[in-house]
Amino acid sequence: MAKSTKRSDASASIHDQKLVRREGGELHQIAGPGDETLTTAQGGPVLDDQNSLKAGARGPTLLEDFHFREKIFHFDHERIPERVVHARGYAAHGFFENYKSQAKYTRADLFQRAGERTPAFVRFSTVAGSKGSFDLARDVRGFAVKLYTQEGNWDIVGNNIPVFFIQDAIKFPDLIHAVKEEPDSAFPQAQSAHDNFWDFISLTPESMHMIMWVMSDRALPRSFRFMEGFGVHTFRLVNAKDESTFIKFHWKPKLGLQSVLWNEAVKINGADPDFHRRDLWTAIQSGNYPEWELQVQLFNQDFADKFDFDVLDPTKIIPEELLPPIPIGRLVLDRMPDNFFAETEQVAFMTQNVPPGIDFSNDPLLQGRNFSYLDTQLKRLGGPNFTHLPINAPKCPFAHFQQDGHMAMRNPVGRANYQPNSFGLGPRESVAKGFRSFADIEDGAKRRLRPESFADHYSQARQFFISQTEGEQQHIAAALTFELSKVKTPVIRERMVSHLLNIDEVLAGKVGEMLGLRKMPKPADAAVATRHDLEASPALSIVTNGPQHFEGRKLGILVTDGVDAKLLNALKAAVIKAGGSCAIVAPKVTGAEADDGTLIEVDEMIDGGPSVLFDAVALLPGESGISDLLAQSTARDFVADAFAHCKFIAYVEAARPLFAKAGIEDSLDEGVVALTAKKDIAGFVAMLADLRLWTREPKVKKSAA
Ligand code: HDD
Repeated sequence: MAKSTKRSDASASIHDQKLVRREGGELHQIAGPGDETLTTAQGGPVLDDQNSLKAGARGPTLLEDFHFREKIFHFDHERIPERVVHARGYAAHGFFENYKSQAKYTRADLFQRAGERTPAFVRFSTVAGSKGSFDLARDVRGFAVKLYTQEGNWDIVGNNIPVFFIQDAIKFPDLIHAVKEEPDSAFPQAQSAHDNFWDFISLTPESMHMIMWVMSDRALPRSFRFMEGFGVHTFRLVNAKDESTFIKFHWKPKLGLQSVLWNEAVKINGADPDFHRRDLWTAIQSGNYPEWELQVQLFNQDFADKFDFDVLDPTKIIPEELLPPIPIGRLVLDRMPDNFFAETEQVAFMTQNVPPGIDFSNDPLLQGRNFSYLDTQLKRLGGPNFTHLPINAPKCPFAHFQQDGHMAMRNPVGRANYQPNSFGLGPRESVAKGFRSFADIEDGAKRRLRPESFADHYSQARQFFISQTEGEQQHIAAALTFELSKVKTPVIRERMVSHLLNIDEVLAGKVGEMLGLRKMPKPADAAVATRHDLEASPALSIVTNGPQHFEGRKLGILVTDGVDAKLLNALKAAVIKAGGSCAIVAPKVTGAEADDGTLIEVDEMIDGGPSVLFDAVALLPGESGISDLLAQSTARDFVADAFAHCKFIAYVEAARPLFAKAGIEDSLDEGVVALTAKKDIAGFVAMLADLRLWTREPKVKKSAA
């Protein structure tokens, strides 16, 4: 039988649809049209955005439907190429505030006056993964700061690690090809644990210092808010008298450093792949604005000449104990972008963006970057006019004769689009204000050479390793073992261990043993003669430099029906007073009924709120709800993981059976605190300042490293 061409309810006219909607067979009134009329991109008012134009209700769609064609055309072109590195990122607006005049060192306008605020946009990122990858990959984090100064944009395009893998930019494509997914299989995603990466690294001894950092907990930050940022290279400050001072930039988080354990990272990626994004979003949206202090290491040529290493070598740090960083300002992030694509995706950071008074050094990595960043924006953003996008445009007056090109939104006005001209039109250069490069004297034969002064690849790698606590060293050994266990080619594994022998024999021995190497290789012979023993630098350990407070951290509170409302409220109040926050986890997302009859609102159902998402946990089930909880394997994991990850755990008596279920009843230690009365809360909350009970780690059988 031919189908009816009569108008059916499903093809009701747009006027009907605005008024009624069928849901479960019932008619509903829906919101009427707002004041704003939907239009095409050309501004034409739209009649019907639900149905394409057809010849008859069941007939073919007509090519004439310009609204349909425009809408689909635009959708088809919504994506731009993702960044070739640092594709996954998240950003926020804020400001930089200068503490006091630094005119002695630099003529840069933003550093002239105390209290001066400069608008900022900061993008954090992972390096290797695609745009849709998970947040807690073992990876370097990008820390790119754009400062909209009164003398043009200044981009400090740094990382959360102060050194880099390679010494010369010409090796960057090789490094990135090696770390990204292998080109034939297209995996692994967002992971360095594969043959190609370790092949390249084991053939590149200059990367050994960086490898120590990347295999440490630095590569698993708990939050963007709890990590440092570094400009990495040596830059220059240049003052009004054209005198130069070398400088290294450090961003120090006010909330202190904190990382997660590898076992946690793996689980967090499953439970919340947007863990870092959500954290930044939630903090800023709730008015807890993250802050970093800008600290700088300043030094002159004399210091550079005497320093053990070459200050132009980006695989080296200047230990903070040798040259203490000086605080010069603070960076506050206080506003999320209105639209992710417009700002976070389209922002173009470029190392060559420096204002007068800031200058480059001859670091060959920096010199190469100064080409790459401009070039990449052309590809990514589709034309030379990306500076016309609001997020990239300077916020100071600007005037030039660049014109036309794709999507030009601003062209020079008037007759003269060149200078000099006879009409007195348009901007001219300024000797007083213009950017003046530091007049360094350069000479030397034109050659492709690596300086001798860049040759020591192991001393600082060792210094980093010996500066870690025992636990942190253990994490490095475990990370190296895990990564190398994913390498299928034995010779690559062995070559890596031969480098480790030049860094620390105990470390090499441990990794060799855990990998099950039958025979230890000989130490790698690359430039090893230059290695010397440096003193430990305590500033390099995260644990030694813990925050000693719970501010910005989160307590996960597991409740059931029958939870003691008074105790719960008192605990929440104490955590909030300590600057932390709480999330309520329960068997049902609809809430839990407390002992006083109140309904406790729940943030996470236990299946979606594992303890890895929190910095510490409290187990407050009621007598009536505990059996419900004991029936769930997620409740067992909640407790077992919190314990294995060395977290502080508070509990009420009713929760005790959970310890047996988690297999830890005989291992309870001083980090597991009974809340028998409200007075116990203060002790527990004070304890949280330590973040973890590290002494538990060696005792936990199933190591969480
Ligand atoms: Fe790079 C992006 C940091 C070496 C070429 N880089 C990029 C971003 C950060 C860094 C944070 C993301 C910016 C954003 O959020 O948009 N890169 C570094 C650091 C390096 C470094 C700290 C060493 C000290 N980079 C480096 C080299 C080259 C590049 C040696 C090339 C010769 N980097 C790029 C790039 C990217 C980039 C291809 C990709 C997307 C972009 O620039 O805008 O140009």
